[in-house]
Amino acid sequence: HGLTTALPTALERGEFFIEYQPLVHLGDGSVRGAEALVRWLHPQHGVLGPDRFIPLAEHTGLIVPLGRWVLEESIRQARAWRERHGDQSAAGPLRINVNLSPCQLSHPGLVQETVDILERAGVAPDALCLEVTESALIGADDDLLKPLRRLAEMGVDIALDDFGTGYSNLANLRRLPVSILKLDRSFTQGMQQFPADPVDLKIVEGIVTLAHSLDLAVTVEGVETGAQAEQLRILGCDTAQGWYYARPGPPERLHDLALVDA
Ligand code: G
Ligand code: G
Ligand code: MN
Ligand code: NA
Repeated sequence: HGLTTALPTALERGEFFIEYQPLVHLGDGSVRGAEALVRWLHPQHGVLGPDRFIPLAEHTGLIVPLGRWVLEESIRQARAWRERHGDQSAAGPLRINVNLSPCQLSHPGLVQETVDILERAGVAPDALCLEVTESALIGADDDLLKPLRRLAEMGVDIALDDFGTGYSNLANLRRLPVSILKLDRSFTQGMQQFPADPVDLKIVEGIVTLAHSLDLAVTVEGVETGAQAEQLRILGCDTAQGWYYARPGPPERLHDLALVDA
């Protein structure tokens, strides 16, 4: 595969870049953070989304150095962001969310490399949230959870991404060192019409109740309309992300968004 063989040189040549999508508090509309989403500016094919190359990078192992680069670059951005606005938004610390592949999770250097990156940048661990998919943690044994636990103890937030699409036992949540559930976009889609799909309403209501009783915050993805945002707010979801607020964009845009903090 042509893209696969081009991946290592792409990293060396700096062809990857990151877009940031804001995370907004549903209660007051303030920006609380942003998710880092990697893209590849391919010399022939133009901008490629992560779905085109992350699976290839996972397959070849390049995801480890690529993921390290994403982490380093996002933390550098978090530092710039905090320098500009202070460590705190009106309501809490500004955070950068970074996606972690299962391969990175089982890579033995993860904890130390993360610590080093944060220290080199002079950024506190509470500026970072690592997103791990629910499916990556299904049936995870203690060896896989140990690095996440250590990061969580340091103050790094761990979010369970694409929540509700896997088949994890809900009781299993207690075992995981996560503090945030990111509800999969499919639930948000059920809120498109008004009134929303009654089954989706019940499911989201149940997830939010369970999450809050376990001290987990709920983030919703894929919010495209004000009606969806309002339904999800009423259901008790905490934070939202989606085109309604902003598409993923360059870091400069993030600076401007943070300025409109409530
Ligand atoms: O941005 P969308 O932009 O198309 O992202 C699609 C998927 O790619 C998301 O599910 C996201 O989790 C994943 N993704 C984006 N950036 C990264 C990254 O830096 N590392 C990993 N492992 N996945 C990423
Ligand atoms: O990590 P993950 O799957 O959750 O990454 C988020 C993905 O969702 C990215 O591909 C991003 O571009 C996409 N996305 C973000 N906001 C919206 C939205 O409002 N609607 C849709 N359909 N996709 C979105
Ligand atoms: Mn994600
Ligand atoms: Na997701």
